[in-house]
Amino acid sequence: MSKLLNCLIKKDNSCVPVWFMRQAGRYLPEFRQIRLHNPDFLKLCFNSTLATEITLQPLKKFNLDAAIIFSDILVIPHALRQQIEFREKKGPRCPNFNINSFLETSEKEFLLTLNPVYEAIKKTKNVLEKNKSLIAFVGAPWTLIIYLFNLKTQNNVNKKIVIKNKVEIKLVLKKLDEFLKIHIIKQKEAGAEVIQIFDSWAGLIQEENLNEYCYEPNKSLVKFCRDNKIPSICFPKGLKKNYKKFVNEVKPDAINIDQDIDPLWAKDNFNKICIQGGMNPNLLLKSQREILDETERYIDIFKNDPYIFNLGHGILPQTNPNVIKTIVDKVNLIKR
Ligand code: 1CP
Repeated sequence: MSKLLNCLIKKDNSCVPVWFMRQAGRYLPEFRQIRLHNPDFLKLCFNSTLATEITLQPLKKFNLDAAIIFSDILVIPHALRQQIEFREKKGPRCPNFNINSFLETSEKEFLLTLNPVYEAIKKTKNVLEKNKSLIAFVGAPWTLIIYLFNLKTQNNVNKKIVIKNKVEIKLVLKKLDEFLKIHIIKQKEAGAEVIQIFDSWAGLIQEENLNEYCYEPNKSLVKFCRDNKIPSICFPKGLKKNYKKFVNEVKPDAINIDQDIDPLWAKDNFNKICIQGGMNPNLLLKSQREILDETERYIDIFKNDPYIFNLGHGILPQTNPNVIKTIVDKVNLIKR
């Protein structure tokens, strides 16, 4: 069994598997080279040969324990007939959300659009070393809703969002629950061994809506994964103290903590669940000494617990790739 699965399933704490969110991405010159010739981001996601190549790029450079398939959480709204724009620096958005076409999309049409993702998973799995795991992912319903309804603007980055169209959102949540499960099972059948559920904007949900928009939708996906024997990792970014409630309610196999979570508090409060990540991605822009000290700090705190090394969010584009090597080598030196 791979190190990652050992940690996730058997709660083995004898070694620390390591991988990074956004390990296949803009900090790598070889990714930027491919991107230069492929200006249409979604087209690139659906090019299974290039998606496989990008997925494997970081594994060629660093001794990582897992590959995460190169795709995006927004392939789902796209496959549900919505136009998605990927704008340089401003992030993605859905300019004309049409609820009727969204709800009308059939499973057959949805899978036809997403087939290249499954092809990329198959191709990657075929060449990935046996001791490395292949991670696939979905965006949690709330985080997809943020993009569908353009709820995130430049001025509300940290403000809780007041929901006005509750009836519409209920319908969208139901459709997403159903179709995210289809995407999960197809990714598993293609060869993915672990599913990470990204709820990157969970921190924008009002306290009184957390149950409806965060805990329940994540719980439904985690239960589906468990029923289908796929380990799940949840990342409800920005939940602060409610991370504890999330863990107790949703019960994923592992929880990715963000940089606002004190790792000591997590260790004492998330009783025996596997913990992933935590280190601030901004720290990777600091000196080698600071980077190594912080890497050691996380490993030391979790030395008696099942822990997967990762960050509190994705690798920043301005990160020097050598820093990733420094961290990976350090993790592997301390705990192998
Ligand atoms: O070159 C480019 O400009 C494209 C940048 C890029 C990349 C490399 C985007 C646009 N998506 C991706 C790939 C991607 N997205 C992966 C690949 C695997 C890997 O991790 O290496 C994954 C897992 C995602 C997931 C994703 N997309 C999330 C969840 C994780 C997170 O970072 O919070 C989210 C929120 C998105 C939306 C998205 N897609 C792209 C960007 C720039 C964003 C975020 C923008 C925003 O802040 O709103």
